[in-house]
Amino acid sequence: MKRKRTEPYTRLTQPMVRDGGQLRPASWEEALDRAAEGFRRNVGAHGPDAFGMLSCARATNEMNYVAQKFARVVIGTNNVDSCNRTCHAPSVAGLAAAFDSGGGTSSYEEVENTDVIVMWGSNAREAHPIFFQHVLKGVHNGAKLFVVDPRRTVSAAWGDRWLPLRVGTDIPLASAVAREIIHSGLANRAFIEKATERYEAFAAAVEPWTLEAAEKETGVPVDLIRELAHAYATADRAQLVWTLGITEHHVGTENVMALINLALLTGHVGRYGSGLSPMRGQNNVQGGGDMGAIPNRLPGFQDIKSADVRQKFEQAWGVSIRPEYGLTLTQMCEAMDNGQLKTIYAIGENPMQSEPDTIHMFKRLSNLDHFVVQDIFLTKTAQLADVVLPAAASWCETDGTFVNSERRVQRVRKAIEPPQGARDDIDIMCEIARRLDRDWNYQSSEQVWDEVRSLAPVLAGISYPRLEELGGIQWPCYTEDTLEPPYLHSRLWEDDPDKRGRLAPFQVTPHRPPADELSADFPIRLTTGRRLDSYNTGVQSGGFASPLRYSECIDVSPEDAVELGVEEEELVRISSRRASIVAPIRIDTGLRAGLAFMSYHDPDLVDTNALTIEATCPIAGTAEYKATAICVEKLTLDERAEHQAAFDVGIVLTANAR
Ligand SMILES: Nc1nc2c(c(=O)[nH]1)N[C@H]1C(S)=C(S)[C@@H](COP(=O)(O)OP(=O)(O)OC[C@H]3O[C@@H](n4cnc5c(=O)[nH]c(N)nc54)[C@H](O)[C@@H]3O)O[C@H]1N2
Ligand SMILES: Nc1nc2c(c(=O)[nH]1)N[C@H]1C(S)=C(S)[C@@H](COP(=O)(O)OP(=O)(O)OC[C@H]3O[C@@H](n4cnc5c(=O)[nH]c(N)nc54)[C@H](O)[C@@H]3O)O[C@H]1N2
Ligand SMILES: [Mo]
Repeated sequence: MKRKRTEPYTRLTQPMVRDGGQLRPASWEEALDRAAEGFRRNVGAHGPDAFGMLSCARATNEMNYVAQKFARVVIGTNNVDSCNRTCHAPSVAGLAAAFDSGGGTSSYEEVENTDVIVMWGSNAREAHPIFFQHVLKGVHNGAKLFVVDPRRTVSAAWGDRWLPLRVGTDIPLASAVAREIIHSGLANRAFIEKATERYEAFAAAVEPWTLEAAEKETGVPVDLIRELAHAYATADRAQLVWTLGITEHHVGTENVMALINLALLTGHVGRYGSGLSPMRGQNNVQGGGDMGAIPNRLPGFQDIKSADVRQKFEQAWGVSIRPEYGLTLTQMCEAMDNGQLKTIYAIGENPMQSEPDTIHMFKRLSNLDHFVVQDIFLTKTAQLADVVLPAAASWCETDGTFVNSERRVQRVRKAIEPPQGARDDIDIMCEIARRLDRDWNYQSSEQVWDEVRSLAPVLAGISYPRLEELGGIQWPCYTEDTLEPPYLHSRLWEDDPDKRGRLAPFQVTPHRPPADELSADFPIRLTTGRRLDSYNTGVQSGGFASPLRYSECIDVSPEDAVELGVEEEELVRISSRRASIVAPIRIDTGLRAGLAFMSYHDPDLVDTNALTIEATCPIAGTAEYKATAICVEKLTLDERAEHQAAFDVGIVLTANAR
């Protein structure tokens, strides 16, 4: 019988502190004192910007609100961020540049009631299975589904059309779609004139991307590009859905902008059934950002640069708020490298395994003067900490709210008791705050939420009793007796120019191929992502036997397997310009020659992120996880024998169980 090899992580129930280089058990008093004392020492010696907070996109809004308040009030810095940086920060940046708001514009219901659905760089069947049910309902109701993905994923298998582009060629493809729409006279001239600006510059920039030029660069046949362009432009209603195939590139924000341009060109935004949906990753990564656990916004997506906004929060919180944006997670990494950032408080984040270039990340985290980790498991990140605080706020152990990808605020309720010894995330932060001279005490999650909505106009109308009554409410919701439409930006269609507000600008998005270039030494393009049976760094899903898969593996095309002379399950060496690792082969007919795929769900056994490159999008800070140059080599018999023990329980999965 094959079984999963990785041992499950056990829940943390005992605080720990580092002494003489080793973590040892400690009482809560000692651990909290040590945590607070280290922050006081570092901030005293180097100022508040020597501190960085990582907040948890899996935890509640209430927890995220308190975390960003801790950074801004207790410490006095805007250095607060989360895994949104590794994920959809380009979506937020791109949408905000176009519409002043970073939220997805549509609701799930509209995907069921639309004519064309384009899923661009998104494998929702595996990564967003609930949302994918809405997509399938849309298809059932007659919508045509296009999937744009280098791999023939299970999502692509459901599509009417699959556009198999080369990794990192989304801008040429989107540009050719735009050019074809313009040249066929299908652009929505009335909408462009009424609601947008910079059309001329955009139209000139896409002009070189003929269908033939795009086919050459992207590998997608001319006919398929033309068909997508005509279907999207002539549809009454159309939904553009994207996820990490678009954002996790060093041109992530430009990729997002290239898709937004298509909606502006055709008027597929601001109306029922037409919109732009970046499906967010973690259960509450939307909420984390909405709560201000990002370096440039205060709760309710309010810009820190606005003096009026700051004044409101300063009055409520009784401190002055710095007007400069804080450091993103990416910038915190740079600040650790150059010694400016000395101390980190990481709540429910596992950067040792989720950030690119693990070896570099290890050096950074090991060099911190004071590192506090608050998690529900003893992760690889926690093992590097000076203080480990066992949290008890996982989603079924606490009361609070989450926000999903359609901006819907929903209640979560405590269903089970947390393990003995662990403490609630918010209580832990209040304990540390009290040790740093802030008399913090929250009695309930509702008390926190009421504070949030008193400060964030877009959430003001969403009370706990109203959530109880309605079951979930989308923001914006300004008063307790109103609801807004399920989609955003209907103002763009207003005839009255005053009500229409700011025009939505087209953006020029030049093509820049992936940073990690293919070469004779590194001839294969590795893209990384998700599999249905596991979750992110595997901490929360790792220990559970999956009927689908037994360890991490590298998926290669049948052609490459022949070329390499390797068989299914055979161990191979995979090298990038940063590291070499060993993993078993899996042959995937959904891949073309020269393209490989891995997930990063099993880093104890196969550390995928040792391979990935730190090249990041300069606008949003997101790393290019989707494009690494690698080579794959057969192992010698001796090497195979040496590594086989680690993989002795095999890997293979059932057919189609990608
Ligand atoms: N089962 C499961 N579900 C999850 C997660 C999980 O770990 N496991 N994680 C959650 C999180 S945090 C997130 S952010 C979401 C992510 O959800 P998705 O973004 O859907 O997942 P990924 O597999 O990372 O990437 C999506 C697709 O991008 C494609 N791709 C790669 N390179 C390119 C490119 O250059 N262009 C285009 N167009 N496509 C490309 C890949 O082939 C892949 O199929 O999933 C969430 N849901
Ligand atoms: N190669 C590669 N790397 C990637 C990606 C990729 O596509 N390819 N995707 C990136 C993306 S999109 C993301 S979102 C990141 C994810 O990166 P991370 O957020 O670092 O990874 P997770 O595994 O989601 O880790 C979450 C941690 O939160 C803890 N936790 C869960 N609930 C709670 C709680 O209520 N309280 C507390 N205190 N802790 C809690 C868990 O125990 C776990 O240790 O990975 C990124 N890394
Ligand atoms: Mo994510």
